[in-house]
Order: sequence, then C-alpha cells, then structure tokens
Amino acid sequence: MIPDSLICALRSARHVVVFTGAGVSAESGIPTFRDALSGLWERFDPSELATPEAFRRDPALVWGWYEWRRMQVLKARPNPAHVAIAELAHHVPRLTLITQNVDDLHERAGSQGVIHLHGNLHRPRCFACAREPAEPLPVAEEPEGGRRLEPPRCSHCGGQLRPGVVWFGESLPVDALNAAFQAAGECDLLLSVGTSGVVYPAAEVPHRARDAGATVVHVNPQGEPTAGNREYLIALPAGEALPELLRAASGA
Ligand code: BJW
Ligand code: ZN
Repeated sequence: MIPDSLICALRSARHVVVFTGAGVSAESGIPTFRDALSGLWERFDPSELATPEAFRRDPALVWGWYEWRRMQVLKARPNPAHVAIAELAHHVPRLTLITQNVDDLHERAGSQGVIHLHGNLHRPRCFACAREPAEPLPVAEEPEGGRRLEPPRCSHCGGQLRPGVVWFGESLPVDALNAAFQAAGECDLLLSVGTSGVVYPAAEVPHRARDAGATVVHVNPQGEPTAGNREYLIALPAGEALPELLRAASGA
C-alpha cells in the first residue's frame, strides 16, 4: 500500500513535519469543519459562524455552538491516527506537529509541543479586554444538538467571553505561524493529514515544504491525485494510514 520510495524517504528523513486538519479527528467522532451541521445549527454554514461579525451579531448563537463542540471534544478520545503520530515522534530524529485543529486530541494521545495555528477551544478569553478567566469554565450537559447560550462575563471588565480560536479575518498567533513556516521550510518530509487545504495562511505550510524540496504526503480519502515525483496521496482514512506509516517508519 505504501510505495517503497516513500518508505525509503520516511526512514531517511531527519526532520518530519506532521500537519493536521479536521479529518484527523473525524474518526474520534468530531465532525470536520466542512461537514453539514446538525441540530439547531443546520441552517448555518460554519464559515458564517466562525467570524467576529457573527459573534457581535448574535453572541449566544456562536457561544452555544462552540460550547456544543467543546462538549463533543471532551467526550471524544484520541483515535489510532493521533496515537500513531505521537508514537512516530519516537521513531524519527525530529518531528514537528502542526495542527489547525482547536481540539486537544493530539496532546491527549501523548504528543508534545503541538503548534496550534487556529487556537484552542478550551481557552476562552474576553472579547473586550482579551484576558483569560482565572478558573476553567464548567461543562454544561447539553441536549443532543446543543442550544443557544449567553456567553459568561469577564471577571475583570464585565465583557463577554469568546472562544479562544482564530476566526476568519483574524490574525494567526505570530509565534505559532513563524514556527510552522520555519519547520516546513527545513523538513525533509511533510505528512499533511485530513485537511481540505483551503484556509490560508495555514494551507501554505505544505506548499512551503514542497517548494523547499521536501517529500509531501497527503492522507485524505477524498484527496486529489498528485502529480509531482516527491508528492504522494494515501487515499485512506487517517486512522488506517497513520498506523501503516508508523509501521513503515519503525521497520516493523
Ligand atoms: C479525512 C477523514 C479521515 C475526512 N481521515 N481525512 C489567501 C487567499 C484567499 C483567502 C485568504 C488568504 N489569506 C487569508 C484569507 C482569508 C481567510 C481564508 O483562508 N479564506 C478561505 C476560506 C478563502 N483566512 C483568514 O481569514 C485567516 N486570517 C488571516 O488570514 O489573517 C490575516 C488577515 C486579517 C485581516 C484581513 C485579511 C487577512 C484566519 C483563518 C482562520 C480559520 N479558522 C477556522 C475556524 C477555527 C475555529 C473553529 O474551529 O471554529 O479554522 S476555519 C476552519 O477551517 C478551521 C479549520 O482549522 C480550517 C481548516 O479546515 P480543515 O481542517 O482543512 O477541515 P475541512 O473540514 O475543510 O477538511 C477536512 C478534510 O478531512 C476533508 O478534505 C476530508 O476529505 C478529510 N477527511 N475524514 C483523513 N477519516
Ligand atoms: Zn474583559
């Protein structure tokens, strides 16, 4: 299933970058960003909810959606793809993990130093003064499909709390983006796992690796066939492909 030339590239790589999107968490039961929504939110397009304008217009709608998603993540467990990525770090000289995901499933699988380009669902901050609450937020048990929820208030200024994620039109965290671009420019091999590659500037990460001469491997059951001689598509779910790649890297 994995071409010999790719096994060779993986075994000789000194620096591997793994770049993940929503597809890596799909087999943990977390819907991808571009899946149709269900319940109260089925009338909405996620790209219309993930904006500062949507939050200003209807904070309870947006906060309710994110709390529903936070609950899904809290109930979810890392899947074999997250576990294989964490394990892969022990079989290559250097591994940098960059994710667009706002869940913590990579960390819970054992990965360390994960670069989060689009923030973290579990770290809300004040929409007005940007301070984070001192105490973690309680988790409300929600009916299937979630509901509208008024955001809690900031204990410093009384402003509304917002999810600690990067919305459309907002800048990515500078340190995370710089670290991601640097790793992409330096690596020998990049695995791009479960992303549609349409959201910038994150989508530049695999392009930068390819332009710097690295081997690029896309893991996506719906991926486009690749043309370059150092570019591969593994058209399988991440939970099957990553354990297979780990076996190839470890020589098992
Ligand atoms: C499986 C699988 C399985 C299924 N195994 N695979 C340059 C060109 C054009 C536009 C822009 C540009 N630069 C900036 C922009 C604007 C905008 C943008 O990119 N728009 C495009 C959509 C056109 N970018 C921004 O606004 C960014 N900010 C910015 O550029 O700031 C500078 C600036 C400021 C002011 C003015 C102008 C510029 C910010 C982008 C922030 C994105 N945030 C989100 C939401 C985060 C919070 C949340 O989760 O709600 O991040 S959007 C959403 O998309 C989320 C994701 O991280 C991101 C990427 O999605 P991803 O992960 O690829 O998921 P999907 O669902 O798209 O794909 C899943 C894939 O998995 C599919 O392919 C499946 O086939 C596959 N799959 N099951 C493996 N089992
Ligand atoms: Zn505040």
